[in-house]
Amino acid sequence: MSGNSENIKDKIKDKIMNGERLSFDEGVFLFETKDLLFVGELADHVNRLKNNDKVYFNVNRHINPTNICVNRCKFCAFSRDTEDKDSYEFTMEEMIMKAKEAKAQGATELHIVGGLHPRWSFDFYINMVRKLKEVSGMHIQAFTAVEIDYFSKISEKSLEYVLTALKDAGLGSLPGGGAEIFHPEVRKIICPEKISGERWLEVMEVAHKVGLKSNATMLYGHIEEYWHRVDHMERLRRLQDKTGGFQAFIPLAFHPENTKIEKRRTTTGFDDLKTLAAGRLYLDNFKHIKAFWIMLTEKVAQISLFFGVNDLDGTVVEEKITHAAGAKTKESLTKEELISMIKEAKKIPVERDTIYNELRVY
Ligand code: V47
Ligand code: SF4
Repeated sequence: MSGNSENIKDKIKDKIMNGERLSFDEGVFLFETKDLLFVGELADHVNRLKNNDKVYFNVNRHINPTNICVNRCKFCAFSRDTEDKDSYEFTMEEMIMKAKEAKAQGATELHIVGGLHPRWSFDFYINMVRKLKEVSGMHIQAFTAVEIDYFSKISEKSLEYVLTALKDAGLGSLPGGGAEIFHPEVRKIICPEKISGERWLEVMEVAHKVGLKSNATMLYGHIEEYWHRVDHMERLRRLQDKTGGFQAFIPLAFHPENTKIEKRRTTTGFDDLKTLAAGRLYLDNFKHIKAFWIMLTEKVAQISLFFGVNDLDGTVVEEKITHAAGAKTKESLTKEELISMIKEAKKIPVERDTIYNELRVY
């Protein structure tokens, strides 16, 4: 390790211990250093200050209403064209059945994201939210910023109108998908049809303004360089300073199978842990760093609890997006499995609702 690198490490450590904000270059250093445990230890320190030994989890169910999508992002193995023989659309009855099933299994949240359907109207989506809320009473966390922008296009209404109408119908919050990597240099290669990073942030700003909380994701491990990840987090940090509306940051590990991205390798455990820890350190204004075990594996997700992570998502039940791209993980975990995963790491499992009210400490 060079003397220069030791100096940067000392500087970063001092800043973290004094609660000071890391610079862009320091953010890049967190990814470039081989010293995973240095980054992890600092992230663990910050996490303990914010969350002690508590690890949140939620009992949720994912529903992906359709895989038909007009965007066809290059990294997405889930989406289809209408005429593809394995395209699907759930009927309202099918979705209602899934919601009732989830309710009966003790779920508190429906997590709904899907393709940009060429024929479904905005009214259809409003109706979907209203019905699912009515029959289940659960928190509806639905539609990425990409879908919200699409609704605004097809309804020819403003973002504010669309978000307020969905909220009135029963929408509780927005998930963090569709963010990918904000920088246009990467976006134009991996998802040329998708809204820009700026637009994604604009949708979130309006959502926060109308009183909807949201999450933020970052898709990593494809063609991006480390500085693109830091640029991504920098933009999130700035918006969070302005609105305070983000609840959790969720790095999503790219899965390459059946996608049009050349890279054939999945991310390494080393990169997964470092990315989660860097998120904890760089995003000093986020309270929750979430591990989505479906993409990370149960083992990496458990270890990540010592690398800045304080939140495990979730019971999930049915997962199509990552499994279409070759994920070998299960599609669901029981609440008991999540609890023992956390307890075996000598942490305190706390069941939460979507907006982080504590429902039960185990
Ligand atoms: O937006 C698509 C990503 C996202 C692949 O907010 C892929 O709590 C890896 O956003 N490999 C959807 N990722 C999932 C998502 C999410 C998941 C869990 C929790 C939350 C939350 C949000 O999945 C998409 C896209 O970024 N994705 N294809 C792939 N091949
Ligand atoms: Fe469509 Fe989302 Fe897949 Fe892109 S990532 S093709 S927007 S479903």
